[in-house]
Amino acid sequence: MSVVTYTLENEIGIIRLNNPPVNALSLALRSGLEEAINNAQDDASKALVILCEGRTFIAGADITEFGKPPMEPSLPAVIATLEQSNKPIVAAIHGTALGGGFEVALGCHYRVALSSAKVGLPEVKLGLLPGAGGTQRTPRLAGVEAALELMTSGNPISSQKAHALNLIDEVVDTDLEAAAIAFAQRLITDQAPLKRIRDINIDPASAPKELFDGYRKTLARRARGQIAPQNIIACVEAAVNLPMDEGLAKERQLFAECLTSPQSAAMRHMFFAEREAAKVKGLPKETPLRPVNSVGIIGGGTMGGGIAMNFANAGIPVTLLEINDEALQRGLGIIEKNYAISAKKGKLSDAQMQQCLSLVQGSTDYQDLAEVDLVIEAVFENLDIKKDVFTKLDAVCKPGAILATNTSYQDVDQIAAATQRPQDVIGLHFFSPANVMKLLEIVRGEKTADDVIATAMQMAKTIKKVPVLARVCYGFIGNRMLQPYFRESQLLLIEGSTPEKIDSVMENFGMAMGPIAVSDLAGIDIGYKARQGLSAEQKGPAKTHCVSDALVEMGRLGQKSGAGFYTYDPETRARQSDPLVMELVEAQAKAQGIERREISDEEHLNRMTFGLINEGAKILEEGIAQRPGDIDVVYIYGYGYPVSRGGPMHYADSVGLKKIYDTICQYREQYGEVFWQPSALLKQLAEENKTFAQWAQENA
Ligand code: T1G
Repeated sequence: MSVVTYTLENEIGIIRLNNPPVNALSLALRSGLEEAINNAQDDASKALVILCEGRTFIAGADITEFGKPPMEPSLPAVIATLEQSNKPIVAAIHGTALGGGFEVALGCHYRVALSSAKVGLPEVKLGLLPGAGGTQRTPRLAGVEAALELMTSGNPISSQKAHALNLIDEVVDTDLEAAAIAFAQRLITDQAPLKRIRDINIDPASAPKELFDGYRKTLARRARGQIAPQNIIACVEAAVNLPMDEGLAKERQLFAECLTSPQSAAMRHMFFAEREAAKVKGLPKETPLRPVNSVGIIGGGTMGGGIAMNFANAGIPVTLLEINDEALQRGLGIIEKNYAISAKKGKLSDAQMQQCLSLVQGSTDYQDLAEVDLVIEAVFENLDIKKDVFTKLDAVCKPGAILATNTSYQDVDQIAAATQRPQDVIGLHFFSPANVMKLLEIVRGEKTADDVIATAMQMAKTIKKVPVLARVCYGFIGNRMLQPYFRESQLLLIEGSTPEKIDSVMENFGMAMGPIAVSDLAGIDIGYKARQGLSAEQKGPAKTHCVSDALVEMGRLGQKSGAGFYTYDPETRARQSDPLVMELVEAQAKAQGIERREISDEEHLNRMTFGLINEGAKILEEGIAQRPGDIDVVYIYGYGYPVSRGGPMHYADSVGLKKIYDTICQYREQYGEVFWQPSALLKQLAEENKTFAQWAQENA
């Protein structure tokens, strides 16, 4: 199958590209496109049209080629050939013209798009910038501010919006090919000029210094520590101040800086890891899916309400079940309030909100769940209560219904054992707020059927979640790894640190929020309650929780009570230090016989991050997670881990597993093997001088 074909139809040369699945700009496609343009310069055609087969126009450079030696023709060279053509070229856009794909379209002289099409420059999400002229051509057509927004957000825009920005010349609803050919025909008839974007100059008055400085400041906060956004700003400034070819040279220089950065390697890793995570090892591709056309949610609390919204947003009717009408009305009220907030923020229209709300019905009768395809239990995090719910579901739900639990810790196998149909039981662990957080941990029980797993993975995509498959263990993947991470934060605190120091080390690393602040956000009383009734041994050494316990017993539960490790402004909820906390920490240290000491930033960082990584390695070796990249996806989409680090396992590879293993062995000597028992897999890979990525390839 040829990647590029050329046909001459009357006076129009038609260039068709066909490189499934997304017409990425592979070497073959670049070479074929350049050859077709060059050949058409001297034939009978008077105008050219570039069309793509399949579901989309070119979706960008071939990301799999990055990191390999560059191969000619480069994309900038191909685009220069397009732009220098002696006859007009029309790009016919459908699907998503992204990155290098949209840059190809900008190298053409005109662009025609389907109304359903989108265009965008998402390179920043890969730690890159548009490196084939996008930073120079977009501001020349759309203006500096629109170009900055398009490239620094990386979000696609509709063809209508692109048309309003002069990025698209014509938007059509019907036959794109016919419309593009007709457009080209009119160019010939009208003897239209070759509209080369490079010939447009930008009025410097449209790009005041304050505009660029404002973007720099905003992005320094929003994309903390990221190189690409800042480089995009510099490129757009060059588009304003330099001639085209000098601007292109500046772009190429700054693109190269991004491409070779660890940040971009991390973000490209995440692009593929997210897609890999959706694939279940050993599951036949043709595994049949069960229908999910109706859903029952048990429990109308914050989680149940948020979960219900995901399905209503996807147009799937939901029955929300509560134990009595008062609880039910409260649950429905939560959903209405959340939709009203979204509508107020302009995230959906009033009509869309009403449509979603109409899909959510309430009930207090299990019988109303008899015909639903999927039930998700989101009741109190207590195993006995969950078992009772599943026994009732087993008695009521139709054969083949999928019975899911939203538990974040409980044993899915024990819940399944409360039914006669363990093969239909699965864990769907949503993250709060469930209608916002994209991560969905899908927990397969020992007896969960293949088609239930396959259906859950597909359902996740339907409700726009990022699925990661886990087997059963305490806390599955994400929450299990949190244990050592939070434990070390508490130990650092009592051994000599402060909440501010601990959080600043992790926030400077890139975490959205440090562990102490997260404890306050989630509620310090959650851990406290979980420890009640446990033996001293089960609770773990007192020094790991004595400070938290003391705060809870003082009524300082965290943000929810206005004070925890920090105090919180009742209006802004901004956190403030409280000297009382350090008095308490010092008193607890004394009571535990701990001599407080100065602890380096490096030790702070390594104890918290290596604790996380070591647990991740154990999760891998136990087969709880399928791949190290899956663990990275969990932490980036569920726990605010910086995407520019690629996730804990990718970060571990960048640090070097031998260094991590040796440091953990040193911590075992210093702090005891209760806390620091190195993973066998980590030991093995360190000794073999391998990475988690190599392990993933060997175990694909
Ligand atoms: N290169 C290589 N493979 C790609 C790819 C790409 N650009 N885009 C998608 N794939 C693969 C993907 O890995 C998956 O493979 C399959 O296609 C379907 O993708 C010079 C430097 C287009 C919106 O960032 O946003 O151009 O898992 O599952 O949900 O300035 O893919 O089936 O084996 O995502 O329908 C800029 C990235 C590149 C766009 C379709 N472009 N792609 O979404 O399918 S850098 C991008 C997407 C660049 C220039 C710069 C989405 C999509 P597999 P999918 P989808």
